[in-house]
Amino acid sequence: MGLTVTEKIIADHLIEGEMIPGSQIGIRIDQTLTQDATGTMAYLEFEAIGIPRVKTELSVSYVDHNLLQSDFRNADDHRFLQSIAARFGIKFSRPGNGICHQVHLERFSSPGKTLLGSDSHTPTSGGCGMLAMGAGGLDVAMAMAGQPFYLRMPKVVGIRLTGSLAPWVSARDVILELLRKMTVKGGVGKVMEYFGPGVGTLSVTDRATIANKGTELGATGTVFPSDEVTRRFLKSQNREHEWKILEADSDANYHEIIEIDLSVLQPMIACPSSPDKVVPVTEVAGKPVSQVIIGSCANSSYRDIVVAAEILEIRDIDPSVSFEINPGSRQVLENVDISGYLRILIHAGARIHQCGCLGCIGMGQAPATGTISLRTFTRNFPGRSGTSDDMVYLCSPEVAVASAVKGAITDPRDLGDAPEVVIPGIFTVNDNGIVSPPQDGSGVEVIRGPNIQPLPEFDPLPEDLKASALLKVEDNITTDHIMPAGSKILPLRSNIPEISRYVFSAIDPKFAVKALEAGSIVIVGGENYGQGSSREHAALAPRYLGVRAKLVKSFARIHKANLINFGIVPLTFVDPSDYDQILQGADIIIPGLRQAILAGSDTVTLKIGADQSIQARMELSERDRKILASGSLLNWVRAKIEAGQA
Ligand code: MIC
Ligand code: SF4
Repeated sequence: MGLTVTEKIIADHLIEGEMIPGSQIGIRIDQTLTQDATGTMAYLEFEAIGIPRVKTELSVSYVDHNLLQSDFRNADDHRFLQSIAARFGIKFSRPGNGICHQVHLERFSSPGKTLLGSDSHTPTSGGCGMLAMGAGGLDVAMAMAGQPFYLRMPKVVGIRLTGSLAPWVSARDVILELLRKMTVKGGVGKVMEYFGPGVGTLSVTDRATIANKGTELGATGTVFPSDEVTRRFLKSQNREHEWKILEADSDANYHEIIEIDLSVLQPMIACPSSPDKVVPVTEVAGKPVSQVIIGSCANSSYRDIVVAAEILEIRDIDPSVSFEINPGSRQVLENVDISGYLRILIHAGARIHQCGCLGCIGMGQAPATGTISLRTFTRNFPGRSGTSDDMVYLCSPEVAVASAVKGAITDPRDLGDAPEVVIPGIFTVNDNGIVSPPQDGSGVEVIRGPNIQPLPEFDPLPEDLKASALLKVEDNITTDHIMPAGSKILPLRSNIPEISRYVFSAIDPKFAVKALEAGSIVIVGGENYGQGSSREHAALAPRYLGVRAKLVKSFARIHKANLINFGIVPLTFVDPSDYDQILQGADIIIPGLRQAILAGSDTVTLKIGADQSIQARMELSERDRKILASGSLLNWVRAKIEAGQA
């Protein structure tokens, strides 16, 4: 039987396991990326593994999240990252050079290769025919050390595109439509693979927008074929030699096929405060907006910014709106300048910011109280913008600019004829923002400021777990709930004792204090627990506070992997209605937990309070079980190295 593109790439990289959906496989990783907010920890972990130089074909360390330097902390982290990159053979993308996913797509994406990144939107490079996936920093550190990346073989969902997009409708609307259909948990355990005649009508950056936002479906990755459009893109980046054709076989077998006729799509918008609360723009048109931002790794490429300039060349921004642009990369900014569009945007009154994540992760750009902010960003989880009662809508650049012009949410089709954006055949390429490591970095001194604290040590799993259900939460809890970000907390990413004080702070500001008093803790949760970011701090910091298990209805993929890496046992209810039986604060005992895990048992009994007991499922591989018993992946790897087995 024929293969899908996803299966072809996996087959080419398979080291362990069989390509049976749901079973564990280990694959070779060709490239890795990190960003600064997860990178400091990832490199401390890489250092702790004890390997002198990365073993990947290419590893890149980006600085794009923590760009505000309101004290020494972020600047210290930048220097640490630059020096440790030189030490271990990693390319370093300097602060201001752009968002990791946009820069990686432009300069390093390569059809048919695998990419693992310590950021959940790493699938962006799937727009260029890669199998690109997000993971926790420790998994990326292991990949840099030449170890396979372990995951469950995904189901491959085929998205068959026909037709072509109507004027004023763009790539963002394709993925918003899919989010409307499938919700934020519809992609868990799946790779979304696009095929069909409509694919050829989408540019690589359009495809990257769709691949990027597949993360909001909970998908493991999104893969586009590599075709003539891909070749032209790589040529425009002066990298045509990287091109190769990559298509699904005509008899490829998709787990499921979803048909989308591009020509019937209309402008869509995600309402507060979840990326899947999607409606046609017409349903919410007329609501006044106070801030409009074009940016983030989903929609900040050349065309996204030029579309805004084209619209604003003959129109004004409404005086009630702060219209802002966060270019995805320095290359985007430079080319928008060369083609004369930057001048138009400046003249129109756009606030042009540096290239990076900025307001997407609450690094500035917080909206005013009680006002609507319209953004081309990835996520609108409550409070993520930095304003606690925020009302953030997510949409295409076309909807964003039309709304900035009218001062209210606007269907761009109301503006008349749509602009035509011409993409340069060859971009001006300038890699000044990327520093290559020396051939031999062994003599490079790694610079550590006081913000870089050593990794905490974790003890092995106890035989019996006696814990308190200190917190019970609902469905769709995000990593932003568990370990918030923003300009105050993000600079603490390399200091676990400090950052752990903010765990669950938006839900219970006293959680950290209570946790340290409680000893061992079990968190109880609902469906899709841990959706969103890849930040391992959402496992690492709770573990530091004493969280030893999480009992939920279902987990998001990356969060579950991070829990295992830091020795937190992921449990799911055998009977989901047992969720209602557990009260917050209950005492929980799991007798023989360690033994049950090591013996390969699929279920375990939890004693709740004095007289209740329930069953929980443990969906764990052999490797997961050994890691959990050791207390963390690092403990396990170190023990293997000491025993001469790794
Ligand atoms: C995000 O968009 O939530 C982030 C910030 O990029 C995270 C990574 C992090 O928390 O550092 C992600 O998506 O993985
Ligand atoms: Fe940065 Fe936002 Fe993309 Fe995360 S989603 S990498 S914060 S731009």
